[in-house]
Amino acid sequence: MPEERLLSAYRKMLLIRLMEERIGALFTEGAIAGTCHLCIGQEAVAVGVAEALELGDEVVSCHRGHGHLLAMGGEPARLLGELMGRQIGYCRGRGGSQHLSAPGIGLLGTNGITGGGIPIATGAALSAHLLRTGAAIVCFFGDGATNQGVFHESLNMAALWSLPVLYVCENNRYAMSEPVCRTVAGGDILARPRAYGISAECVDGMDVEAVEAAARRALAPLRAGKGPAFIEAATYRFCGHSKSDKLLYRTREEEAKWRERDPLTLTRLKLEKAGWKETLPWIEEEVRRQIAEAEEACRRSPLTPPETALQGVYADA
Ligand SMILES: Cc1ncc(C[n+]2csc(CCOP(=O)(O)OP(=O)(O)O)c2C)c(N)n1
Ligand SMILES: [Mg+2]
Repeated sequence: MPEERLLSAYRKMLLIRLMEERIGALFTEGAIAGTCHLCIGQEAVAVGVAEALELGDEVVSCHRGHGHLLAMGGEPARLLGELMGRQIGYCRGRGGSQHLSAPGIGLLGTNGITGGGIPIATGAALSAHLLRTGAAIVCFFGDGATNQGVFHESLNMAALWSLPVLYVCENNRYAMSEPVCRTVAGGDILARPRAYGISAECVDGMDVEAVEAAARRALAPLRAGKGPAFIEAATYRFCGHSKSDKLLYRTREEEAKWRERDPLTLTRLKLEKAGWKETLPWIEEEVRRQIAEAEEACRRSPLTPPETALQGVYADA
C-alpha cells in the first residue's frame, strides 16, 4: 500500500475502534437498546477488504457489522442514530445494529441471523451476473456461520453458476462461547469452499495490507467472470461476543497474545517507521472530534416514534 493510503486505512481503523468503544460505553449507560456486537480487534479485515472495492460493488454484512459500514464510508452520526433510535439513523432508527442498511454506499444490510447474509449476497451476485452490472458482491460472516446449511447451499450454487461473490469469513476463533475446534468438523474452514471448487486462501486478518492484497487477488478473476472466491481472515475479537459476555471460556493469556498483534498497533508501527510519527496524534484528535460531532448530531435528531416501527420493513420508505 502506498504510504498515503496506509495512513487513510489507519484513520478508518481508528474511527472504527473509537466508535465501537463509544458505542460500548453508550450501551452500558443504557442509551442504546437491544443487543450490540462490537468488532474491536477485527478492524483490519473490514478496512482491508473495503480498500479493494470499486464503485458499484456491494457488501452484505452480519451481526458484527458496524466496522463494515464505516469501512465503506458510512457516516458515524447515521450509524449512531440507528443504534439510538433516531430519525438521522440509516433506517431512521427502526432497524438497529443488526438491521443496518445503507444502499447509497453499497451496504445491502447487516443481518442478525447467523449465516443469513450468505444467500442474500449470493442472490445479489446472481442479479449482478444476469444484469451484467460488473459489480462484485462481498459477503462478511463469521466462522460459526460456515456450519449453517445455507452456507453450503449458497457456495454450491455460486460455484455452479460462476457468480461474482467474494465470501469473507472472519475467523475470530469463537462462535459465542464455542471455539472453532468444537464447532467446525474437520477443523479446516478452507476445505469447505475448496470442496465446491472455489479458490480460497487464508490471510492474516490483523494486517490490513495483507487483507487488501488478498482481496485484490481474489477479486481480479472474480471480476473477469471466473466465479466466486473465498478468504478466511484469521482474526480475534478483543471484546466479548456481545455486551453481556463475561469471557469465561477463554484465558487472559490467549487474549494478551492476540493483543500483541492489535491491527492498529501493527499499522501504527509501520507508519512510525515510514516517518509519520508526528502525524498520528493529529489523526487521533481529528477522529475523536469527528465522533464527538457525530454524537452531537445524533442527539439533536428526534427519536423515531414507536408507532412508525412497522414502516419501511420491506423497502427504504
Ligand atoms: C440461525 C441463528 N442461530 C443462532 C444464533 C445466535 N447467534 C448469534 S451470533 C452467534 C455466533 C456467530 O458466530 P460467528 O459466525 O463465528 O460470528 P462472530 O460472532 O464470532 O463474529 C450465534 C450462534 C443466531 N443469531 N442465528
Ligand atoms: Mg466467530
